[in-house]
Amino acid sequence: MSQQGSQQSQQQPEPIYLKDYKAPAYLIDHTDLRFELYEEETLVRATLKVRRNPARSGKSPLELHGHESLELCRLSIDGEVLSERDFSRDDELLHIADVPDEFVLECLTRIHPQLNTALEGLYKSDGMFCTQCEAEGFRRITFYPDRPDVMSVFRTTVEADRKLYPVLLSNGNPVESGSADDGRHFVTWDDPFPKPAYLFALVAGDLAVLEDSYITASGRKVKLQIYGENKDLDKLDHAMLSLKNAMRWDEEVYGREYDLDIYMIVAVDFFNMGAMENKGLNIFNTSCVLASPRTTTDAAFQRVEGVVAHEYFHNWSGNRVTCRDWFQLSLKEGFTVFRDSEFSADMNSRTVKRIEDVSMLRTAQFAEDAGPMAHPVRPESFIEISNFYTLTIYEKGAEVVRMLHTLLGAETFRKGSDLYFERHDGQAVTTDDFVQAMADASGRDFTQFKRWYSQAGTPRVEVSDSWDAAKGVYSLTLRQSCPATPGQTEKLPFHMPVAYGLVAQNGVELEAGVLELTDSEQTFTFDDLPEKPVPSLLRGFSAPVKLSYPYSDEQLLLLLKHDGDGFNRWDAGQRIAVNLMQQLIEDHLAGKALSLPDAMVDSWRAVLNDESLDPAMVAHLLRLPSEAYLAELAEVIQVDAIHAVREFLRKALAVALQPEWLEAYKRCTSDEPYSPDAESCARRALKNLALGYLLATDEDALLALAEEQFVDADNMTDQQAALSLVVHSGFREAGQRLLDDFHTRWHHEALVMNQWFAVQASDPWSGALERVKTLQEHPLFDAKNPNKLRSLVAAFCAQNPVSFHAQDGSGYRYLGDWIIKLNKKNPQIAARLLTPLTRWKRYPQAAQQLMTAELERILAQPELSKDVYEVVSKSLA
Ligand code: 0A1
Ligand code: ZN
Repeated sequence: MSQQGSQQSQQQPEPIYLKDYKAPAYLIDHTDLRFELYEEETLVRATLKVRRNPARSGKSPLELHGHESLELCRLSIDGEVLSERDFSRDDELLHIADVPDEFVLECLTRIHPQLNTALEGLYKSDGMFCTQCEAEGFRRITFYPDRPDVMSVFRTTVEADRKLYPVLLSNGNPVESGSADDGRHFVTWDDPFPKPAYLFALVAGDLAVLEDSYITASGRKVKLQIYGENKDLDKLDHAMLSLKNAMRWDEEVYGREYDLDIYMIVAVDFFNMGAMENKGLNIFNTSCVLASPRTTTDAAFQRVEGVVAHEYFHNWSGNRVTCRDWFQLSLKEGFTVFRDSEFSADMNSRTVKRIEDVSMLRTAQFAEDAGPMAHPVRPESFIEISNFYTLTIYEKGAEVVRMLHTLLGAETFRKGSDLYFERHDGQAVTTDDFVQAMADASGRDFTQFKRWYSQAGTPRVEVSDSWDAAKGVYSLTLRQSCPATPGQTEKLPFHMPVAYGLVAQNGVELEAGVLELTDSEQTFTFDDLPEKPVPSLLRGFSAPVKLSYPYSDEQLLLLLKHDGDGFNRWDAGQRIAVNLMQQLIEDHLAGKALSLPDAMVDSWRAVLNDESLDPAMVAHLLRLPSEAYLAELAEVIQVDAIHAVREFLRKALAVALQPEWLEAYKRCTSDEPYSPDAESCARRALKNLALGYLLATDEDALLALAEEQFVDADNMTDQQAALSLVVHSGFREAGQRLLDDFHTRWHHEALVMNQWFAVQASDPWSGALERVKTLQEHPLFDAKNPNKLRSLVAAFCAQNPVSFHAQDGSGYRYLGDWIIKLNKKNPQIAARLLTPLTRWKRYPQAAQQLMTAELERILAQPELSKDVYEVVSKSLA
């Protein structure tokens, strides 16, 4: 058969739809699992107490999910072994046609975790056994109704060799342990809280542990344990502190207490995502839990704090109250991201946290919402749920919850969340149930608001104003629209809070509040004003929209100086820079010479010299909008022009303000020992921003300053900043010198070496692809480890636009080759890496052709995983 023929006969995966949701036919009251872990295989004995769901009428067959890799050894019902005639099996399901209304099902399954490279289900990470069951990994462990609305009480026994695997963990509380034959031992765990299978976890390994305890608000003592490799024991303190802070915060802000006697976190090096909230036994990517001043940057310290809190908060928003089906994923993720971002805001600087979150939303989530994979916060269909762990579900979902918080105010929002938890504790529910709790607690009608869950795309809000000087009446007219997205051409108006302030020429705030926009066009008037104000709109980014108002540069400068809202001060600066850069991009494309306006230099000088400002704020104000953000805003993305213009401006600002940068650098240099607190991070942020500008002057003396910082640094933030700034600068030889030095110092630290790979992969200077290909041969690179793939392949394709979009198409082909290689080995990672190729419609014609050709080549491969098939086929549709 020809290649083409085999393609056609290959069955394409079918989507599943929210509208087809049906309650489960059978419920599992109790799940007893027994794992026998061996070097070649693992035996899983499952005993399930099954009962017909009284909510479903009629008799249905029992359907259990089971991945094709499961080897079914024995199946019995109430002790009677079933023969092959009693059941049937396809790629995904095991059907048993005739079962009693209530029965005990026993199932013996053989699996091979050692061969599991997909890192879903039970697998091995650096010699230790661990699991990842969300969303549909449990079906790779045993036959089970692997859907979140089947909640069961679990009892789990893990048996393994005592020497190789002295630590045996699962969910809940340990209730029994002992010896078994042949130097083996076992531990039994009991989890009294009913949970879906996706929250199941197991760990077996030779692990070190950091232990502490926490007294809950009601006085219960909880044992806290963080497990990792022995060599990493000194890198667990920050996670422990973050955990205790998160536990206290959730009591204080949401009235939520922890419920089990023990809370465990395990660090593993092979992990597809950041971390996982399994009940009582979180499993973390090492990159989201390990932290020490010498090896970890400030950003990573903050990430650890945020992710530890996120997984902890899931214990209520996700575990105690879970999702009815995977279309409701944002029910737990949007709410939990909102909770963790508020926690981080309280622990650090609120304005800085908001700036960081919005920057990410506006670049990456807006791009997703404008691309072929755009989907509503509550999707209507999917082929592979793993593809829907997206910025839309997480970050936009969090923005939707934030809007409810803004509309209701903190106190009423808390009443709503109390009602939600009380009403739905122990249940699997929907985003409608969440909004209903907020509506019932407040007496408000959120029918229209719910469009945020069902309509995809980033809304546009156009604002115009008028001023009646005689009456002192100012009016703002807001018009909203939303672009078409796949499967949704017409959009209805959203209900959105638009926080605003009206600022007088002298900087005084005349009025502030929140407008509620509900119609496609609405006018708001403000009386008794002494002068025509400058409107500060969408304060704190109160809705995830693109808002435009024809600001003059003078108005933006006024807001930059005086806006009472820190976020909007920053945003005013961004708008000034974006306007200028868009003009320069046009000039560059027209072959005109570029120039830096004096006004920009003056306003930057004023910010830089203003010692009353928070240095973190200064660092954000003086960081030029990223290439990715400019790309997102562009009609047609001109990669080289964007890069050239940003580099031109960086250099021009570096030269024009050189003495000021040096002064700021010195002012922010401190002899204090390292601390990851917000104030110290802020100082380092500004210091390293200044260093970047200083290096951009290309002066040798300033290179010496960077090299000195690299050598003298007592912390990774300063050392890594110096490394990446020099490597990405024009000082090529020095860059190589520092890379070699860094390698010598850190080759034994996996996470630090990930930075070493990433710095090189994102180096925009020519020859990057060749360097990346050479690095693939480096002994520390491991294509089975997602962190390594992210550091090298993803960093090159997503953070090195100039090289990835090389005109000969070499970057696209490179990514295509990786996708084909990883398609079967690790489908989740393959599908995620694909993202940059999916955005082909935004680029000029020639690039479009090369990018689609690459997607076509991938689509023509035999045996595409569902993950890759869904992303590629939707991108080409
Ligand atoms: N629920 C986790 C994220 C997560 C999702 C899927 C995973 O494997 C496919 C792993 C982790 C969280 O939100 O942190
Ligand atoms: Zn989460």
